[in-house]
Amino acid sequence: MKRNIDVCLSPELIHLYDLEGKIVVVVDILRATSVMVTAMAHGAKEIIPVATLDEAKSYLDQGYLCAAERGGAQVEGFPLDNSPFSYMNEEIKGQPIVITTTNGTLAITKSTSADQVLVGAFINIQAVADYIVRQGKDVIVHCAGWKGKTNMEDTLFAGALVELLCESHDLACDTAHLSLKYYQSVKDNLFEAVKNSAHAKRLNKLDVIKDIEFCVGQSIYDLVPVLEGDKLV
Ligand code: 3SL
Repeated sequence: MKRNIDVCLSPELIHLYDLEGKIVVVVDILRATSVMVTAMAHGAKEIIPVATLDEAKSYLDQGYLCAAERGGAQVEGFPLDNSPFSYMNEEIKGQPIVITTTNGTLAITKSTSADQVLVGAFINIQAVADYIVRQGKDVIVHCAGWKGKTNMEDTLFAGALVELLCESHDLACDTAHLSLKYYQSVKDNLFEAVKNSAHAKRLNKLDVIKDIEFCVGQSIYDLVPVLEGDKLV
């Protein structure tokens, strides 16, 4: 029996979706979920996503390794930023890492009534699709967007995942069709498309073009972070 795939384009809309019994894939291509996948792939023990700086600060005070980003920039007083390249080193091996970001960690904390919450990015998209097919459940792609608004890069990921799952899942809503068509119209040059996104322009001011290039690389890692309690493992 075919399952359904649905796409929620902003955390501001997630209350309209019934998450119960479903898998939610949270995506924040630039850059939170790309960072989380990279950190797990490079040996982080687990990731604790928190929505607020206060929560992150209380973990920092307990001696946890913490990352904090607001408006794209590293928050003063926190040792880690939100670049995937900061997680490709020995320092993070075996460590739990606490992360708070503007949109990505908020989307995760708003998804917890789902049966399972997965972290998706282009860099692990095939692994996410394979995991979902094995589970045989309905799926909602939860795009983190930017401060409540829809964004280009997360919508493109949603379309790419819809394309990978269209044999096993019916497109349950217009946003699944929209994101699929949009992805198919630019997929031959994803980097060019994402480079023109509003958030890429914001990030360019921080000189992180190489982050953008890395975050649109497809299926670099074969792993899927899954939320267990309040931790991604
Ligand atoms: O909003 C987020 O969650 C971040 O990923 C944004 S940024 O890429 O660090 O600017």
